[in-house]
Amino acid sequence: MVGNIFADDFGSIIFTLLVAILLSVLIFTARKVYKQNKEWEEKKRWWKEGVIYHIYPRSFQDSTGDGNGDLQGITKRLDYFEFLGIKILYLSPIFRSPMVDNGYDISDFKDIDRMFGNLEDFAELLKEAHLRGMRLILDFVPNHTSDQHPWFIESRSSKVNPKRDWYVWLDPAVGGGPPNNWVSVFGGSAWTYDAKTNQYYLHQFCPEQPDLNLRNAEVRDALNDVLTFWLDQGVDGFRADAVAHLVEDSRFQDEPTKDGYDTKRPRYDDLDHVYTKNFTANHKIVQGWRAVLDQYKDSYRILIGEILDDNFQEVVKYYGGRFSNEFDFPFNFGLLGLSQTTNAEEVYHVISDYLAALPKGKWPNWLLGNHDFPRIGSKVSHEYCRALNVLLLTLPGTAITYYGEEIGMIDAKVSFKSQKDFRDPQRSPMQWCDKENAGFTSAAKAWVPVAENYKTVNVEVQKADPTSALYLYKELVNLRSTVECFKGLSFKAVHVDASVLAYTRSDRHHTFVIMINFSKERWEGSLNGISGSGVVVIDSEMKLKGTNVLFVRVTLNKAQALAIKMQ
Ligand SMILES: [Ca+2]
Ligand SMILES: [Ca+2]
Repeated sequence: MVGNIFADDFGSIIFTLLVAILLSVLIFTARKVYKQNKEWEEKKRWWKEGVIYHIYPRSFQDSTGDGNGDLQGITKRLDYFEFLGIKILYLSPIFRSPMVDNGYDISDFKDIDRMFGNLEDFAELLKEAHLRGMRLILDFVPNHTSDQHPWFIESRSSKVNPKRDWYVWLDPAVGGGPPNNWVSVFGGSAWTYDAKTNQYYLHQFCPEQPDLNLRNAEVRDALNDVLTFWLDQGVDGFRADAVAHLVEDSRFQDEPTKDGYDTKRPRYDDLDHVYTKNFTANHKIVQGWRAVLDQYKDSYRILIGEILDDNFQEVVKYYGGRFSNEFDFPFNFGLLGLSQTTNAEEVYHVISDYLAALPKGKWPNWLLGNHDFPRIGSKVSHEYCRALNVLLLTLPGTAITYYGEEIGMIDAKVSFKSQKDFRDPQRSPMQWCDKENAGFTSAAKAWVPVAENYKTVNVEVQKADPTSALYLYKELVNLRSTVECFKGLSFKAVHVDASVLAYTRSDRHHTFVIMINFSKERWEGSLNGISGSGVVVIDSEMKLKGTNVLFVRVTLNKAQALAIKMQ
């Protein structure tokens, strides 16, 4: 009996020991995973708290005197970003390109276009940026190549070429003509006939930009290899282009037409793009890129997506799910819709609709302009540039500034006749000083004209004026990086009417109230949802800093914005 009792005890001791060991292992593993996740999240702070400055390289600074901006020019201007407190730069495409679509038609993904310099110039820029604690994000164009890319030259050479399937080739329709009714984003058929092999190739953009066949695993591998090439050099991430257009219907069915569709001159918006946009398969591809980036553990590499779609529910799907990471964020283009007639209520709805659609646990972002749309100062009116920067830089999430917005640049006047591209006006040279060509180039002519207002709207003049838009911007960047309230995601509207939008940003200890007068008149009134008083920390007019404001009696000039620290 005693022996049995002993055996039972021994058994239960072993059992208890095993359970204890198992529990310890589980707790240890859970702690380790928790710690790793926390460290990984911590590594994301640089882009969550920072401001991303979008450079259009051809227009930023010419260092060679040919009228085109270049990489050495950007390197020479890095001090400017130190002055502003900007730590993240994003460059539009700098790769080898025949420039049919301003560098979005790439003929070599792994080389720099001679217009911008060479790989050594790029290494120098990256090194100098990193030395200053800055990050560099590149463009990634996965949907198409140039028709001059060796892959396409091979692909079009014969039907049996190993790279034939790297692009999308189809026989003419029965009776001739393009295989189906698909229309390119730029208008006209999305198919171009190639006489040599008597087939059509697909291009969702220009005919010179044949679509890659992303259903082909070799193509996906080749694109991953492009990412690896730049990541190995130390690039801090990518902005992926035209992501909605990656994969198309494999049965190539005609898309439904809308009213006004004209078979002779089909326009992109006259079709319902059920077979060429936002295919589920796109998400797996993005997850694949994310996995490539996540192999780099030294620092977090960011992945941003460009998905141009009016349906915001489609856009936010590209964040991925809880367990399938895709983009750190797809660009939020909501504020691009602002115009002269937009009132404060409408601005509020753009913001609140976006925040409501944002999936749980994902990070928001905001921008006022980019290289494809008229500048915000031209759309809304130059007078509101300062207030809009207050809005941009005090909303919760990452802010993205298109070059020149910090000084209030507006579109250049480029006559229709001399336009090489309808987007030339918003791509005009950076305005550095009041000298010829605004200090952008020593050439007689810049590649696109400088905006007329460069004598007064430029960096040098504004650097000499402590009340300038430039100093306001610098103060806002500083506010974001030093005050906890602006680092998190708190946001609460406390007053919305047709003229004024006011909201709070808080942490556990402090609250800031931001109020902006979007109307065309001076506004006097009481903020609805908040009482008490505060001290002005930011005034878009750079006059009221340090003064006291009672929320029951607020006065805002036309286009004035204030950030007030509550007492
Ligand atoms: Ca140049
Ligand atoms: Ca495609």
